[in-house]
Amino acid sequence: QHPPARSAGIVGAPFSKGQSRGGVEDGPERIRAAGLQRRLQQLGCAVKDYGNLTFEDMSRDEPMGLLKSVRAVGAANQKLSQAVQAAKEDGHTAVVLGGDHSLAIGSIHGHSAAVGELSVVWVDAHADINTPLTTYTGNIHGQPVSYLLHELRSKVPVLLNFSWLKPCVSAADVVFIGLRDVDPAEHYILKMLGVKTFSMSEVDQLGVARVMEETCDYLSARGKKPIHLSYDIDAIDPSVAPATGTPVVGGLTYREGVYITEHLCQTGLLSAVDLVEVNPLRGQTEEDVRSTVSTAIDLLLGCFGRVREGNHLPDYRLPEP
Ligand code: Z70
Ligand code: MN
Ligand code: MN
Ligand code: MN
Repeated sequence: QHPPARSAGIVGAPFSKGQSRGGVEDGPERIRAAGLQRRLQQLGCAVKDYGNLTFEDMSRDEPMGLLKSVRAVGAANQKLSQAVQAAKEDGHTAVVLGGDHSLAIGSIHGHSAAVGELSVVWVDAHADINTPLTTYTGNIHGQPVSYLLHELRSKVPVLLNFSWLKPCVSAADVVFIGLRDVDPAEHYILKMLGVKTFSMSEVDQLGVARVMEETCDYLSARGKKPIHLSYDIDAIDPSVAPATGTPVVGGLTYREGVYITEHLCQTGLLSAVDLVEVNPLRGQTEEDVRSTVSTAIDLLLGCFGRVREGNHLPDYRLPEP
């Protein structure tokens, strides 16, 4: 029996301008409406909900080259960074509800500002490591990792509203799990930096249990740093989590997806979690949305000590006849 994490500090980040599809800004409310707070409390986890951040409209936010909405993404992430830093300084495990994955820039930056060096586990169909010069979509949600890595500092140009951001993660402290849609430049970067990756091919080969064992062994060999889990719902197979902007066939099963969170929780080092790219306007039916949101909740519960063998509160007593 594992003691549940003490408390979750929930930050809603209804932001969608890191990509071009509407709807992902409704992720935080849908996840809350499905009972996240109550389900966490049933695990014995204290919950502080900081509510949703608000992001002002940028009246003039013309593309910089291919890059879309640079000013809005920069300003939103600065705000999120401060909110995550505050949640960590209040003693919580930070939970960022997205919103699109460009939010990981501010989330990881704020987490690192509060606790120092991090290990990052990035669970995603995509590597999200394009630079502003390698992207061919111009969507910043395909680029957050490049903005955060020390090693890519000289490859990322100066961007409006990003002067607050300093790279804060080392490539050797990052592990990717679930990759199956990686651009050529991203593949080059991953090989050049020697980043540890478990594509879906390695998940097939090794099984998820060995993938997680190797992930934790690899990260802990560099010291037991607080873990930042950045979970893109599109890592999960679209048959289970279809309501997302870029579904890619051949993803993690529900059970593999949940196992990742259970294993990371049991390290005792999980310090912040992003759950991003839930888009209630995608998917064909209301059942598609329900199943996606329900999976997102189960991933978050796994992060806070839910185990499938069952849970009970420490003070549980059997009723006497
Ligand atoms: C592509 C890009 C991406 C999510 C798509 C796709 C990135 N590599 N990420 N959907 N969640 O635009 O850079
Ligand atoms: Mn992503
Ligand atoms: Mn993705
Ligand atoms: Mn382990």
